[in-house]
Amino acid sequence: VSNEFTLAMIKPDAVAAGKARDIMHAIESNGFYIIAKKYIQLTEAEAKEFYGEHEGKPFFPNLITFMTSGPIYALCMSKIGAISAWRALMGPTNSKEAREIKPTSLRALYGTDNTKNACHGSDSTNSARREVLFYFPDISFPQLVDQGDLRKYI
Ligand code: YYY
Ligand code: MG
Repeated sequence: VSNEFTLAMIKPDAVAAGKARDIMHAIESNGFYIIAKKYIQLTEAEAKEFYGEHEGKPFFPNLITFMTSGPIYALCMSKIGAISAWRALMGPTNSKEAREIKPTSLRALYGTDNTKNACHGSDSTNSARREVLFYFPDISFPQLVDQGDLRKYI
C-alpha cells in the first residue's frame, strides 16, 4: 500500500454539535496529515454534484437537504493507505449500526442515524481524486509525495 490521498468531510451535524475539533484531533492522532482544509456551506447544486452517484435513490433528497443545512469542513488528507484507513476510522454508514458493531468509530461516537452520520470518506482512488479536486481544484503536494503518487492519485 502506498501513500494515498482521500477526501473527508465533517458534516453539518458534527460541525453544529461542536465536534469538528474532536474529529480533526482523531484524524491526526491516527496518523493522517491534513494537507488542505476548507470551511464551506454547500449550495444545493454543489451537494447534488458531489453526491451525483446517488441521484435517484430514495434517500437522495434527504441527503441533499442535510448536506446543505449548515457549514461543513472538507479535508484533503494523506497517509499510507488513507482511503481504507479513513473509512475504517469512520465506521459503518449508519451511525446506529456503527454503535452496535464498531463503538469506537467516529460515526458511532458523533453520528445519529443513516443520514446524519458526522463524516464522509472517499471510497476509491478514483472517487478520492474527483472529490479532492471538487473542493481543492488547485491543490498540489510539493514535498509530501513523490511524483509517481502525485500523478497516480491527483
Ligand atoms: O460512503 P458512505 O457515506 O458510507 O455511504 P453511501 O452509501 O455512499 O451514502 C452516502 C451518504 O448518503 C451516507 O453517508 C448517508 C446518506 N445515506 C442515507 O441518507 N440513507 C441511506 N440509506 C444511505 C445513505
Ligand atoms: Mg459513499
